[in-house]
Amino acid sequence: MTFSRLRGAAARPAGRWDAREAAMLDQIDHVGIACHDLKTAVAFYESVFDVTVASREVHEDQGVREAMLRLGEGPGGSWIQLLEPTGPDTPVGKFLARRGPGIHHIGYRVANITETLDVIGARGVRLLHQRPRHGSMGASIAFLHPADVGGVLTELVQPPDR
Ligand code: CMX
Ligand code: CO
Repeated sequence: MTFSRLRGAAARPAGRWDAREAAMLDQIDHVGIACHDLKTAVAFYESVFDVTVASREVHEDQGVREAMLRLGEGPGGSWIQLLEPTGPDTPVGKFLARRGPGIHHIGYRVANITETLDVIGARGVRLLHQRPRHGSMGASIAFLHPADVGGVLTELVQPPDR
């Protein structure tokens, strides 16, 4: 299955460029930021950027405690995902030990994560998750290997309302 068939891009009126229909990735859903201490990181973002926490969750399977800070309103909004590891032998724990605090991954919103994974996998990018998992705030998520994406750990996110 080609991607244009997935999104119906072939049905676009000739000559009209609609990036939302044409691209596989709808928009940046969130930026994941690794920190040693979630409480301190949240206090920093709240006091410096006037953002507020919309959701706090623990995902034992991903080894993280997280706080989601909302940017913008409505369906076009995005998130800062502050991530504290639940232990040293977790993706974020190992990242902190290696590189210290900072940007850990980018999450891109997609319309259909299962089909998007199939297409990206067929294009030779290693999928860290073959099938979607439960992510933040009810989303379905899956990760692509950073070594196959120019050093960027990449997360696909399908929001729960899609
Ligand atoms: N960004 C870019 N490169 C990364 C990386 C990251 N976040 N994390 C690790 N790497 C690189 C390392 O630099 C290293 O590269 P080199 O071999 O060139 O030195 C390589 O990956 C292996 O590093 P590692 O510390 O041995 O880490 P692992 O192989 O054990 O795991 C990864 C790396 C990406 C497979 C693992 O972190 C993973 O599966 N991540 C996906 C899940 C995840 O990150 N969950 C937390 C967030 C949850 C959420 O957003 O909801
Ligand atoms: Co994320």
